[in-house]
Amino acid sequence: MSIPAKVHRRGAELREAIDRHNYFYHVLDAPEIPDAEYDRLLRELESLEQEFPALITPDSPTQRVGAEPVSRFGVVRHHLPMLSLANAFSDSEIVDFDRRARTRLGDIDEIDYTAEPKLDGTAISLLYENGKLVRGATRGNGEAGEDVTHNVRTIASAPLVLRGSDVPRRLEVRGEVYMPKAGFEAFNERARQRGEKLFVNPRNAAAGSLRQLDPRLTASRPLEVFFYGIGELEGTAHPERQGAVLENLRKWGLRVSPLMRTVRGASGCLEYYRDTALVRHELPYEIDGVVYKVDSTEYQRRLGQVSRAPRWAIAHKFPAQEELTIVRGVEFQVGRTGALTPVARLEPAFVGGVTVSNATLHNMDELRRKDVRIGDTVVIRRAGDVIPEIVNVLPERRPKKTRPVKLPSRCPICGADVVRAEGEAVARCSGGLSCPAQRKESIRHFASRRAMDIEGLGSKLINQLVEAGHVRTPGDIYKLTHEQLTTLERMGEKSADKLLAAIAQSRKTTLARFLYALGISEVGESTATSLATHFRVLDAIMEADEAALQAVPDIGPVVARHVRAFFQQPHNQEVIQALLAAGIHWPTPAPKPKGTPLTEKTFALTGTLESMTRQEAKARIREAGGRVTESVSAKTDFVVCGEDPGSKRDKAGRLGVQILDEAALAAMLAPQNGKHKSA
Ligand code: D41
Repeated sequence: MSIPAKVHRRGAELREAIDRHNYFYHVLDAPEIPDAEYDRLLRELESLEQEFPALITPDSPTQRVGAEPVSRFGVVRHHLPMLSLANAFSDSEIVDFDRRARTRLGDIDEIDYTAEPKLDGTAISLLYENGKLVRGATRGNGEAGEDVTHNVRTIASAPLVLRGSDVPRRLEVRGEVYMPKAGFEAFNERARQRGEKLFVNPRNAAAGSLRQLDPRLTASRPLEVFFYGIGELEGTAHPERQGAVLENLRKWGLRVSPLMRTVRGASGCLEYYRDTALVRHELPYEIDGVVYKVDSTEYQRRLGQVSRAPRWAIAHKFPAQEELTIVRGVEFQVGRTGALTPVARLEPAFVGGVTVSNATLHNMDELRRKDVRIGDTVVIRRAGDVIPEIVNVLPERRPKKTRPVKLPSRCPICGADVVRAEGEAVARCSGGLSCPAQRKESIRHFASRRAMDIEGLGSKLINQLVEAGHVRTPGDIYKLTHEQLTTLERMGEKSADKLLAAIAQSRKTTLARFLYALGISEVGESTATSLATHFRVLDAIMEADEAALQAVPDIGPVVARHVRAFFQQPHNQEVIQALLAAGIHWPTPAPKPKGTPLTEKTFALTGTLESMTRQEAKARIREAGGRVTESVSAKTDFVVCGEDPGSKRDKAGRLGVQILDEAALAAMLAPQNGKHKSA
């Protein structure tokens, strides 16, 4: 059969594109396109080749699996190949997978599976001889990988020596090396400040870090590892269940996911999938799905493998979090402090399980760095509840004659001059509260749940109230009348009554909430709480100079300057007087408890707690006189570890900071220990 010229061209195009993306991904650790797009290209080529077999060339990317190891490192041949995992994207594919396995095993009723998160990192093989780590290798193409022993040795959670007296003579373990989300953010932030290359996601950061030529560089990257299986094993019997394999690994001191469970049948798998999807974004690391493995190793042996994937395991993937789309326009939004945020209007794309049509570009520096232009094809990412963002532009798909996006010289809302302070990334509208956008945003913040908590006073209503001229400053909220409200669109008698009741109720508040509600730059909830506990009365805060403010724990010169500047502004003083005159009040905070076990102690929290949320834990520690920080340093007194702790625990270990479990924290917080003596 002759191949139509069009098909021939497309085939060549696809081969070239796939080869190039393979190179970006495997050699440079900097993919340009999302995995979903790569998979589409590969599938398109596969189906073309299926229809026109003459199109297949020996060097077609469909004819090999994975990338060849790059020769910078020694090559390691895997004695047992490192298999790949088949993927499933829907419940029905899992039901089919389970049914096929049961049929193959002779129509058995039910199969037990181990289920575990699928870490989004890079696969690794570690070889232990007589309990000593002798070699680490990447997966490579499954048959041979790269020798990265020198780098693996720098990963704290990869033990150099196995624990226990019954360690096998020879053990080859397999696992996934990953970079926790927080470590990835911090790493990229530092790279950005130094003008160095950023990694597009934690997976490439992990793969790239593992393949550094200088192990000191790898050591400086926050890498961690979870182990999920064994390859070679000598000197110990191979357990009969996958679950037991993992227990052995744990016993030998190898880190196994605490989220691993044994489940029954396809329904057990699907339940695990849904449970994991719910907690996914609270985990300190990225996962892109879950993996099910037939628990019985006897069954595994009988099921065998097809091409390079076992028939006894499957990855059930979450919806892709990255997709390609086109930028239709860039607009500027004005926030509470006047900051102009560039927002890209996008061709709607389905990503992370929802349709996305806007993505933030954060600020002008970010816009410049990514050089996003109208008409560009871009990779967008939506992870959990975070605002969708543009990851990168595909330069080869840029249309001709595009121009960089310019910062407007006037505020798009009020027309006031836009100013950008020297060295600052943020450009601001100079209109202050005469700018309707700033008014709306500052009122929205004032009424929000964690501030004055006025239920029912949301963005839409605030827009109407500001536009109707009923509300200019927060104090005006307390002067709203039933009549003013009922003349608004979609506002009935009942809703108006309800809103007025909510407004009335918000008069009784706390000093910390009130301070936070004022929307002082750099004063978040935690700083507001520190200010309230330290000064106890509003007047003292309003009068405090920068030195007095800096005496508050966690307040540095920058925050002190912002607080001082805020209270010195006559306009802000008027707003506060109006609010107090409207009847806003709060109990004077109790003096800071002295002499509890927590007094003057600094805590950091990591992992998921069982009996309380992290917010609650923080609040209770503060109430009891302790301090809470977001990061661990040598000044930290305690790190509280919940389920699945992040890198903070490892850091605590390195710094010798005392680690508390949830029970120990609860004991410290228990009333009989907290002698609440007044000062
Ligand atoms: O967390 C993972 N990324 C993960 C990867 C996992 N939990 N289990 C895995 N199990 C396997 C088999 C069943 C083939 C031993 C895997 C992988 N493989 C895997 N990782 C990279 C390629 C294959």
